[in-house]
Amino acid sequence: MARKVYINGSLVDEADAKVSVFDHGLLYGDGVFEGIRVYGGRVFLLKEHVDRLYESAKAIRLAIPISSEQMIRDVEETVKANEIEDGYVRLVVTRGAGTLGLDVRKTSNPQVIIIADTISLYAPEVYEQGMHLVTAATIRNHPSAISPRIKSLNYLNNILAKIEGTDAGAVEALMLNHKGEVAECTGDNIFIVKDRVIRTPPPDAGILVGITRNAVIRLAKEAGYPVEETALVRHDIYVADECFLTGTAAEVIAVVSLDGRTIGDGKPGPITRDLRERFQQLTRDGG
Ligand code: PXG
Repeated sequence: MARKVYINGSLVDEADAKVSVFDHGLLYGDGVFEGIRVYGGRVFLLKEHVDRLYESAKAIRLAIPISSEQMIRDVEETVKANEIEDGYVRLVVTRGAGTLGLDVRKTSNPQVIIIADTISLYAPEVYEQGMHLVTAATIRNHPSAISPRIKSLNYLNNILAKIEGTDAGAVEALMLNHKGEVAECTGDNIFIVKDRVIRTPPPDAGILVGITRNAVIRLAKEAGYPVEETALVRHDIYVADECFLTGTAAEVIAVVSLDGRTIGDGKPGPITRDLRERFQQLTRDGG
């Protein structure tokens, strides 16, 4: 079945879903996006993702031409039209076509795009054995330059960090902030467990405040684990009992080494496994 892509209110064949080469999304990375999972035909934590999309857009002074309620309905319709049971939704809003200059007053028609597709996941072995991480030399965006809380179409620093990871044979890479503290990975948030206390960097460490991160913090608190949002340095990860990542694609995944230092006993830890199970239950319950 040919994919149907939503663009500006219409569902069209994939081949007809086109944007202008003058779109500022292409020319300048001027736009925002979201990546969302579909489990059992239901779009997981859709309101949270749509809220973050509108917040990202507000921060870059981009007025999304439809209401968030309409956006939610349109995402659900696109998922249905493509008969996606378990998959992935990419939501993109660009500034629209303009001139070959930065002035946004010369742009018009922000493009609203919804793609519903299948998803490629990490191999099952990575979940069973845990992943090995390296620290990238490329740091996360300086919060005074562009807030890392904005999920913008500018992902170059994360892409460069991901290339560093790939070069080193790692599927994810750790990114530090401008102070040298642990921020997050290129597409995942990071947590450690030390003496049964769960720790993760706070929003002001320069992270994208992940929807999965927030769901896992809630699940951990409900399960009675103490959770602290606190600044971390790499040493905290080296000497942690457990480490794991959270993200829309990865869900909850164990990290078993960083920069060649084995974390804990080098296997996915019990609290990580417990939280992964609780998260998977949440995906089955529909959020
Ligand atoms: N940090 C960054 C920098 C991200 O881009 C996360 C954390 C996790 O956030 P959520 O809300 O997903 O729990 C992300 C999310 C993909 C893909 O297709 C995922 C993300 C970005 C780009 C692509 O898997 N990231």
